[in-house]
Amino acid sequence: MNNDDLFVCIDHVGLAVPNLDDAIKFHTEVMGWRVLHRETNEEQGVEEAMIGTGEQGVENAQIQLLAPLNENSTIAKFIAKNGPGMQQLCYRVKDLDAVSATLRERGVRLLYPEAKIGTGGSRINFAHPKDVGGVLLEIVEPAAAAH
Ligand code: V0V
Repeated sequence: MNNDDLFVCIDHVGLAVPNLDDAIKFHTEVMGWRVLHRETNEEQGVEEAMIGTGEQGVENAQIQLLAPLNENSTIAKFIAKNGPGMQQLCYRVKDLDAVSATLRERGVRLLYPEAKIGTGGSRINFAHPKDVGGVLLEIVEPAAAAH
């Protein structure tokens, strides 16, 4: 893949929060953002909300609030180790499989052999933080309707 075709934009930044309702209250009432989407992702062990100004996956970069569903959740582990805060950066892509192959060719380890299902039916994968300068990088191909 050409470098120009790799990433579309920053899709979202993910914040690990202990409690989703409390975090939504803060980010809407104090920060003034709107809740655009909310869902539970059992496989990822998270209860999450997308907040921002636009429509999910279409316009501006958004903020993803991520609360642990249980103590085995990666978010529970992250909070236990670091406290609440920025957990991930996510780049939007058009073709997750092609971008995954290119990153692998360039020596970046992806966490899953195949894409998983993310927010709003999107396809997602993650690059290991050790290969991205200490940042957990998610890549997301939005669901077809959101392109
Ligand atoms: C761990 N490390 C991180 C990190 N998590 N560095 C930066 N950002 C993070 N979020 C570092 C950590 O400090 C260690 O470095 C090393 O990586 C190993 O960490 P660990 O504490 O032993 O944790 P692990 O290895 O058990 O788990 C780390 C990974 C895990 C990244 C493998 O969190 C994971 O599988 N994440 C991907 C899935 C995920 O995050 N799901 C929740 C969001 P030292 O101490 O060795 O130097 S779900 C989502 O985003 C959805 C649904 C969506 O967007 O649609």
